[in-house]
Amino acid sequence: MKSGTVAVVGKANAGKSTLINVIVGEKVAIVSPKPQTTRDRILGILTTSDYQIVFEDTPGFYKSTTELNKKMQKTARKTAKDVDVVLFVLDGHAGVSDDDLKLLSSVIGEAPVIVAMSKTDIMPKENIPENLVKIASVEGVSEIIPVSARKSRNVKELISIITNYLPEQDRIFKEDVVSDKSEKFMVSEILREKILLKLDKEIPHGVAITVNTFERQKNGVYDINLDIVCEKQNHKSIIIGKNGAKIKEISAFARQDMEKFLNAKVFLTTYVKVKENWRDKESLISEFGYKGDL
Ligand SMILES: Nc1nc2c(ncn2[C@@H]2O[C@H](COP(=O)(O)OP(=O)(O)OP(=O)(O)O)[C@@H](O)[C@H]2O)c(=O)[nH]1
Ligand SMILES: [Mg+2]
Repeated sequence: MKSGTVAVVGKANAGKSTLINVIVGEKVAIVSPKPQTTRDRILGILTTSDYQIVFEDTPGFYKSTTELNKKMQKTARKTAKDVDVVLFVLDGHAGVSDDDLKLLSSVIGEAPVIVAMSKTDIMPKENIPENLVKIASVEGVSEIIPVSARKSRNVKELISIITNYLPEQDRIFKEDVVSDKSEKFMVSEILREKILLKLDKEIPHGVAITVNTFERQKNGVYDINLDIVCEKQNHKSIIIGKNGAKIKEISAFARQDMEKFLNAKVFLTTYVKVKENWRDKESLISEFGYKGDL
């Protein structure tokens, strides 16, 4: 059978995680309209009787000077080096800039590079060809395909193109494995996703989640206790909100998704803590699980 690894790279917010979730058919990575949603390499695995594709989701490329961001960029660069195929996702709706083309050139290496121009559902049809021509001007690109993850347009075609570039070999993972991440990790990510969706700009970027308790009780209910670590005292007040309204709203929203994900009732408690400028402190970045060296 055909089997291999695919690094999914591109600018932050391009639609990498959304595309992987659609391809794999399950939510393996959180998604939000804010850049830098994905912080870690996350595997999403698609297995059929003919092939297994191991997608490696990565943090998007983004200009920021924090130590955390540097680690995230390192994770993406390293992931792109040691795979069978690189899938470069480019947001067609945002247009193809010189910066995009430069970034694309920088990932051309030994592995074939397939470009998926995403979000075609929200871009004028007549703009598609000129964007494709721009992308084709980059030397070393093996394939280009316009896709829409949201409308599942050209997703099957993309899978078939990727499969062509994979080696003949046995499966890497067992056939029923969809991700490499634990339920505990996903639960903390679900809370981070809701914070990304419900709070503005800088606050979610400075938030890390730590898991204090993740236990299934005898009655089947999950007892989950999470810390929301933020960077500043005034961020803490915003996250909590007036009379605790914001944190209540976020937690209720997160709990619903956790229950769906775990297929069980969840008893969720959350606390907000402050660790000043943790994104620039090596030891705290590691403590929160962002290693940057794969
Ligand atoms: N209309 C439309 N929106 C999309 C599509 N794919 C992704 N999006 C939206 O684009 C935003 C970013 O999607 P993500 O999947 O989080 O992007 P990402 O590339 O993983 O971003 P980072 O993890 O920050 O690097 C979200 O609001 C998605 O809903 C698409 O095909 N069509
Ligand atoms: Mg992502």
